Amino acid sequence: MSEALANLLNETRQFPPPAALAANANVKADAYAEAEADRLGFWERQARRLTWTKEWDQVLDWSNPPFAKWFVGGQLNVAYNCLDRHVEAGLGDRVAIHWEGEPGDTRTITYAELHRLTCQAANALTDLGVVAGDRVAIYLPMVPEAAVAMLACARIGATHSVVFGGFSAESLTNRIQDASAKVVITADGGFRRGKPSALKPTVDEALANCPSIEHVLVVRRTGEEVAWSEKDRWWHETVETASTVHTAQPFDAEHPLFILYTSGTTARPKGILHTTGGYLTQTAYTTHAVFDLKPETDVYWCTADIGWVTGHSYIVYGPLANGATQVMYEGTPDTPHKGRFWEIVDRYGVTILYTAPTLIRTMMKWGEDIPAQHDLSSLRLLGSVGEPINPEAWIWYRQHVGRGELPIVDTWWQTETGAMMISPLPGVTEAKPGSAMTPLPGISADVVDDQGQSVPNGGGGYLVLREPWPSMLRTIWGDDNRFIETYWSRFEGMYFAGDGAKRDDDGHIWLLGRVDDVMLVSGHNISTTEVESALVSHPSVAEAAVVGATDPTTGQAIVAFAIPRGTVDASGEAGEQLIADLRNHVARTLGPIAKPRQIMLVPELPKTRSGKIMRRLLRDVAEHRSLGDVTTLQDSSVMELISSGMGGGK
Ligand code: 6R9
Repeated sequence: MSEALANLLNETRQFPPPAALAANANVKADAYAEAEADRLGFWERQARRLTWTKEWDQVLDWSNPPFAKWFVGGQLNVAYNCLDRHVEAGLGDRVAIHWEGEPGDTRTITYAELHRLTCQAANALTDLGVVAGDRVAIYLPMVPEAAVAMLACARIGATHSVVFGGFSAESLTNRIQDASAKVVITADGGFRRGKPSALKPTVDEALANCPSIEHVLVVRRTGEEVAWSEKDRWWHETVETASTVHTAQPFDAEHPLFILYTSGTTARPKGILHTTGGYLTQTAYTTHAVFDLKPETDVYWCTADIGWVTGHSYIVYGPLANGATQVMYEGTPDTPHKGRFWEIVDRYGVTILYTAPTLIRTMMKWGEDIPAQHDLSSLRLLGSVGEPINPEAWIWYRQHVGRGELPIVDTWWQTETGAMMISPLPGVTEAKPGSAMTPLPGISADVVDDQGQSVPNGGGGYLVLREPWPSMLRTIWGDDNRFIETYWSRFEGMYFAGDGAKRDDDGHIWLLGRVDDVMLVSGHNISTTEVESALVSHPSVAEAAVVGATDPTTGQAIVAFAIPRGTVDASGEAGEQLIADLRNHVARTLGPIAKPRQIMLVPELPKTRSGKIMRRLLRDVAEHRSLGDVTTLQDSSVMELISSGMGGGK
């Protein structure tokens, strides 16, 4: 990318794994060589973590790229692998889910119980006429029924399409229509920010334009009044009265497991299709390897929502395939107080915590005295996913959550990749703050230039995947051409991830954000991530977002939005001074070319529901345009706050 910007590459801090963890790690350094020597053999061995009713004839059929088939001829049932086999192994009493609702109500669900519920839901869906190959939309809050609904679909071979509980009626309509879903599973509502937040009215609105929907299953969560139509059935009257006996049928390794829509930066959402055998193989393996999960003793907690791919792969399928005990939490991190997450860690003795940079930066903003008030001594491993983690946020996470000693796995992957692709191995890798480090065993990620040539160490360019991997997307639902065009056309024979990346002098990979977000300032490519990390490295800044705005002299100019840390006075003159300091700080750390033309101090940033900063909207603000589509925004009032401050910004 830019030679002028060497900041991230100057990050020299490096943290070896704790000796005890390394000695006892599930996966050791030899895994890399093993996979290198025989990639398909390696994945074949990982596939044997699962129980197959019929073994595959061929590991990979890549005769018609980019349409991959993994474990061809093999058959298995995903729900059997996540539930029945653990119960059959005598682990029925193990807790699968420690669930906590936002108001503080709790449920403890064992594997035996999760199995029972899933069997009931499978029977109920079958009674509603759902058969293998049908699509079922799931629009639920973070309640155990969300996992049950997904597993029940998997059990009967129905393809689920989970839609975030926060999405609008229109988004839901589009997704239901695109997949021609037959049933939608929803709830009266869920609890968010201390009050009930209704879901059913949104479904009712969406269904006006969804003739494919025959039935609506409604979980009662908030107990609020809901309108009722002849298509509606209560979950507790339908599922909870169904037979608890259900025999899982095996499905082909390439049977469609789920569709998950990703909106990207442009218009029409893409229905990313994942299938059965390869997906479960890689999610199960990476859970074991990257989290070093010891199912007998660990208590794992992934804070993602189930409507995000992270919830699919690392709440439902990966952990349950491994027989993990996990925490599932319904609500927001600051309800009723800002220590809620740490209280949960303490209460359940969480050992492995997987969260997002946005959450860590929010915690930085709130201040380190909040985690300090809680006993976090049960933790032994920390993970991050969703965005590049700024080095200072990484250090803060390790220091204030990880007692200054826990390993952090910064895991790069996408809805499209299905499972983790680039990440440290916690017992092996000497991690650098801000770097996802190296491709996992069996994964061939690379950084290439415009021509598709690998860049040397010290170079930057585009992140690509050179070889197919088991949990790769198989297509975009109903649109093979768009699949080819979006991912396989930029570089011959390679998957184009859409992310910029650098390779440092040791060959380690640094993710630089979406290439659509890269700024071109006076002919220099500057990544948003680098400028944001420079801002976050200033002691007064908790979080920052940077965009390129059209500029008559430089082509694009850097406009930054920064959230001051909680204790910082950012009003009036102090604010003006801070802005001047920050501009100089960026120029000093990255070079004068990266000095922002303008910095706004803001209380919040626009984010998607999965916590990613929506730079597109900030660009609209920076260029004084009216706002584009805000439907995927987590909290749309944020944009009013930011826009209204823009006039007076520096
Ligand atoms: C799992 C998930 C994918 C995009 C991806 C990249 C960004 C995710 C990251 C990361 C840097 C990491 N991303 N993890 N960037 N470091 N550890 O987030 O899937 O919602 O599809 O987003 O997220 O830009 O391309 P998805």
